[in-house]
Amino acid sequence: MAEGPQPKRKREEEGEKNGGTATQGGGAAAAFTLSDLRVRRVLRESARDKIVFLHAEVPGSGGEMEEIGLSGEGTDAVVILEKTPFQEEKIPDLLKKPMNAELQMHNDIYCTFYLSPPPELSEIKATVVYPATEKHIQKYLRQEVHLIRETWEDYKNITLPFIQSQSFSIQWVYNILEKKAEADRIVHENPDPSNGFVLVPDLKWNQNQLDDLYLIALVQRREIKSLRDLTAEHLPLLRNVLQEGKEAIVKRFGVPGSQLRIYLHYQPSYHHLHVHFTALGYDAPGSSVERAHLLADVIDNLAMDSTYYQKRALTFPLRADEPLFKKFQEAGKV
Ligand code: M7G
Repeated sequence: MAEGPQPKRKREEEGEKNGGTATQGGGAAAAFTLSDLRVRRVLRESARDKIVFLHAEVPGSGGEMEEIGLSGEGTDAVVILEKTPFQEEKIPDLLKKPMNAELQMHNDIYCTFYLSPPPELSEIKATVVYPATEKHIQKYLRQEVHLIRETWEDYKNITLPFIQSQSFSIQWVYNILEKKAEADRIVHENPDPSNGFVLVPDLKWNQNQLDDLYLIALVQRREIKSLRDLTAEHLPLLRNVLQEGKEAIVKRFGVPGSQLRIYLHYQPSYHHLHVHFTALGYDAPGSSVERAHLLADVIDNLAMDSTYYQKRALTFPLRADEPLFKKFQEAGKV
């Protein structure tokens, strides 16, 4: 029988015990505590999603970070605070155990209360990127967005040289593939160097409930940057990801393949091929038509034409302040 949502991950539990201290994966020895973080500004917030993105800093830690060679810069941090979804089994407690329940209004059959539940029922998930680069900060800053229609020529002349000149570190991916980080979170692994991959819960999912299930498959091969590099040669790999990924998720979480949205992003933020697995009922960020390409469709397209993604134009959104947007502007393509 399928197991339910997994318990909170070990490192989170350790973090709770030691007052929110985090150590970096991959062997580097940088540590910070949440209380070290100083908020500098709000980058973006969403009342609907109950999430806020903050630019923060850890005062006086810049030199130490450079010495141990982490992929970020200086003392900047990005902190994402998000109210976690309800866990069904805890809902009765919410009504029974509020520290106080304040009646705000009552009109006929309608009334509103504000509850202040005890800490175990009012969790907030905090994701910290530290040390963060300017690119991380820009990624979360609210910006005007434009759609780009990129031809294969545009990819070769504008996007590819830009990607090659950029250094958005994918060290975290290598840490997972080499079991230097998140090894205890691996849900499935196919170790084949050409056609294998590792499936882990995405950073965005706390694994406490299935409503926002989100896993990510990272391929073992390191040279595939994105959809644009895929040809029929990669079909065995992509079919493995689709088939084994679905099997592993139904076995571990009880969610069938027919209730999963399995897709690639174009453009991705990280140029190491990976596939997103999200619950169909979850409106995951980046799952809209301008960014998501269903893996099953990608497989069919490549099976029909090996060079499909080296021929067709692809559309994707870019924020107005992104350097790649400026490159398209300079080339008169926007
Ligand atoms: P993407 O399409 O390259 O970019 O997806 P996006 O972040 O703009 O969607 C990368 C995916 O990897 C995202 O869903 C991230 O939440 C996830 N991710 C990023 N990092 C740094 C980590 C990490 O350290 N661990 C895990 N498990 N997932 C991550």
